[in-house]
Amino acid sequence: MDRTVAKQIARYLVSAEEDRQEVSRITLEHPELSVEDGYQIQEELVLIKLEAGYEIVGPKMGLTSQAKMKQMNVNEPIYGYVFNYMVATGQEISMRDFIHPKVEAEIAFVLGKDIEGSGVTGAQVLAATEYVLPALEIIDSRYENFQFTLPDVIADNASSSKVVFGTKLGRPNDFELDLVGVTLSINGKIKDLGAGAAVVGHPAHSVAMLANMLARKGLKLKAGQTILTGGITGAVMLHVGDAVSAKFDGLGTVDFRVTE
Ligand code: 0L1
Ligand code: MG
Repeated sequence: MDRTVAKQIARYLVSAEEDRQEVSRITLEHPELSVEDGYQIQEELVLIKLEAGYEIVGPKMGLTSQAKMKQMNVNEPIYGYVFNYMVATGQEISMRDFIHPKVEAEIAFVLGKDIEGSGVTGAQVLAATEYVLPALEIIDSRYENFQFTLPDVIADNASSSKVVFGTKLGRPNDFELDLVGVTLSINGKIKDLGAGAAVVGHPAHSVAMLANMLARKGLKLKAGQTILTGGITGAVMLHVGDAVSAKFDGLGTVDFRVTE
């Protein structure tokens, strides 16, 4: 698509994020947008953030569960980027920073080596991974009522908004990551639960798929990046006063509280 239009749409989405203001989905005005167009807009959005001085923590995978893929009628996940300003620094997040946030429990991979090229396997990913750690991702679609089509959500950086990382680092080969069980509780009540296998069969497979998707664009995963692999649990709506806690077998707990 025309680069000027892609930039203009990217600015529209960045403003919605900055103003915490939900906006109409872009495919209402541009019904012709394809998945490729969505990624072109996302690339412009990434450039805007890099020009603003923010740094990429790592790419992330979204729509990795069968349920989300079925809902969006796709057979491949999508990716977006987590930036440094999105990483929570304490155990409180303020509702003022969001439009209509939801939380999901994920396993993150910290890479010790670059992963490049097509045909990457889960085994290669595990060999290149320094640590795995538990995380709570807060997604916050910029679109009204969290309603979007695939090009919309790709352009909107896969709804990325914030991440609370756990503090316990694990060596990837010390776990059967597909069997790691997770519970997500709010105010002491379990809201959802799952196992690592909910993420395209295995979280390492998610990273391999990401490497292969990036390779199609001549990009690679880089040593030092922290990658969110996708939701093990469903995404649960957050409200002021919520005390959120996720327990990961062998990887500890991640907690935060939602303030006004
Ligand atoms: O991280 C995710 O799985 C989000 C992907 C985008 C879809 C959504 O906002 O639910
Ligand atoms: Mg996610």
